[in-house]
Amino acid sequence: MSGIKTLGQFIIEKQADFSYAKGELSRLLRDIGIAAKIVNREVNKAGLVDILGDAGTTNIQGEGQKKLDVFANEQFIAALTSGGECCIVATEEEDDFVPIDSPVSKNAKYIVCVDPLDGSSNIDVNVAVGTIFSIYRRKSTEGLASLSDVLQKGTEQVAAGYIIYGSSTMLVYTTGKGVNGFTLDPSIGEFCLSHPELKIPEDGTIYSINEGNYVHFPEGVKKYLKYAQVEDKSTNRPYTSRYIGSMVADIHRNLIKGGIFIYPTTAASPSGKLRLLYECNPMAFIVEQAGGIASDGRNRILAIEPTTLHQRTSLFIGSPKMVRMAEQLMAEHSPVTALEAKPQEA
Ligand code: P6P
Repeated sequence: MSGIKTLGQFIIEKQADFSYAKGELSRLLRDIGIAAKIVNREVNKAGLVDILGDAGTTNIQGEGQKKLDVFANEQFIAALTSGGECCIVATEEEDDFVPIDSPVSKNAKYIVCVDPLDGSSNIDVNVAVGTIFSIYRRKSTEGLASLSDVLQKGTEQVAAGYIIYGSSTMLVYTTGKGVNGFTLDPSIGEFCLSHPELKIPEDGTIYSINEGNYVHFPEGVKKYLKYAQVEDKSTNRPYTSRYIGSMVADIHRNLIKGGIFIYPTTAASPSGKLRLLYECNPMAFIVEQAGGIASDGRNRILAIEPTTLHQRTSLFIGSPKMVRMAEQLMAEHSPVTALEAKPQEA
């Protein structure tokens, strides 16, 4: 084990960074890591189960086959319930927030917002998928925690992270003191520190957007795409287009290599498609902690005041120089309309 630092060892080591920490956040992060390992096991055999279980709705063990995102949701809620450090879970898979109603959890300090399996439609074609989580401190001091404890700005996050189930399975997280990446070593069943102190390159040459929606993009986005495609060796253009269709995978690649990911408003998603609480806020916290920028094209994601649980937003996230250029073109060509200035619908 010499030289290997597991997630558990790292969390305990960093716990000393928090004078107030009595171990609750450490235990919460480890609970999430355990659920991630269980989800990873199922994601990795999903194709196999489909092949072997194609006789009907039961799998090889005769169990009812669950859609993987429902399975993932159940695993994270179960892990957070048994861990006892979380009093509410807000998840993409449930219409309302889920109070963790156990004697221990009722008075727990933390709220968790989670997208249990983002990009799950890609599983059928063996493309990387991910889990995204965000942790807040409970604000209310008496009675049961409520929606107001969940609807906190991204700047209030205590921690955030994602798991990417790809060619390898990685857990990347921040507690506000930098970003660290851990790769799952299946031979010992542990996430091991593999990417310490991750920093996103200041600039990049990769842009990631679903250009199929081009016709309905804001003019500023159309101008940015044209900027990205112009031949100019002095600024390493044209850039390269890469779009996996799995937000965690697209943003993880840009975190490592540099780049920009944009999901703007479209005809189908006039408020943007991605969810603020359990997709954009956590990814924005991570990317900012790695030296990057995350906005809705104009305003910092982490400063958006949430009004509803499943609120959506546009997302421009990645290398500072690239996001700033996109924001500049948005300001010049897509000024805020009266409609956009209104509070966003769910
Ligand atoms: P589109 C996956 O469904 C997801 O929520 C994100 O992971 C991904 O970035 C986006 O939607 C892809 O959306 O409209 O391009 O298929």
